[in-house]
Amino acid sequence: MKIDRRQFAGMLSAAAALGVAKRGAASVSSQQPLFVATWNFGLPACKQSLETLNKTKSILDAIEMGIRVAEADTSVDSVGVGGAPNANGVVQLDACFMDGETHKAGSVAALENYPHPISVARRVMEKTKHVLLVGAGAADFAKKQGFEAQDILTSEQKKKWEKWLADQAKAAKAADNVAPPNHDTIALVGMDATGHIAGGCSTSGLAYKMPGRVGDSPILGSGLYVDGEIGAAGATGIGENVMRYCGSFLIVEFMRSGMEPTAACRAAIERIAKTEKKKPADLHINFLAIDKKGRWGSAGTDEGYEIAVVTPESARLEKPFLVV
Ligand code: SD4
Repeated sequence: MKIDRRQFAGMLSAAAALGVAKRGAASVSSQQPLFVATWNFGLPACKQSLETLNKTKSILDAIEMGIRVAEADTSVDSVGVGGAPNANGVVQLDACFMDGETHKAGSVAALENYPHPISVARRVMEKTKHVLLVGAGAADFAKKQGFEAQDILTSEQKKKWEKWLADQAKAAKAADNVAPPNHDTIALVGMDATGHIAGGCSTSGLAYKMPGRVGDSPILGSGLYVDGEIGAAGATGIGENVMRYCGSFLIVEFMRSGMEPTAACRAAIERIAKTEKKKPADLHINFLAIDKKGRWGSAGTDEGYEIAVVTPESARLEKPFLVV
């Protein structure tokens, strides 16, 4: 059997996943903190999470402060400030936050003018009886909570959007389709040394999306899910292909049935691809997961997908299992 580069990369990460599975033998009390996030910009985010955990001893602070790093970084063109706008040139941000211990959660969707939707999502969890606030109501809540509004469309993103508009017009004349640009969400999950698990997710969503369109990221069970008894999972990619399957919930349930994190992420993608009758590579869906035993794993359909893994001993990027 001939093995191509993609399959080989997948085999390597599966082997790595087996290696890290040994961590699962540790008891909860002897576990080390662990933070895992999507994409390479997840690395500074996870490092911040560990630093915050060391300082405040709060896994919730750690998740929030880690994600805020990606939201504040204008070079990350799909999260927070510097995020891509919708088709009307307006940046609408989505985020969610979940605490595995209390099973409480908060989300915001289509939030305009607030650079840190993850913090607003955490406030929804902590200060309201609700889970999800959207649009003008979410912005109103953010204002009342004392968050400062600001223009979050950078001039660079504005230029790109104007070019996209012009390309659209040209393509319409040529009866052609313009492929949407890349899009990357931060999903960051973590566990402290006591086994307390939490997670968050933040995104500007698909670039040039239909105004009002909301993807998987702020939808609990789709872009993120945390169950304090089992583990946590998060997603990045085309939200529509995740949210119709409750992707993150599915992964946590696969782990509940005994799968280790990489196998659970892989099984979710295979389930979705089978039902969709599509090649995984055409789905553009990527996942990560951690379990209560301190194991982590990931699988995705995009070759460029990577995850950041930070423990007190190491901080590095890993290649997920590539599902082809
Ligand atoms: C969405 N899942 O809005 C988000 C976009 C994205 O990596 O992840 N990208 O569909």
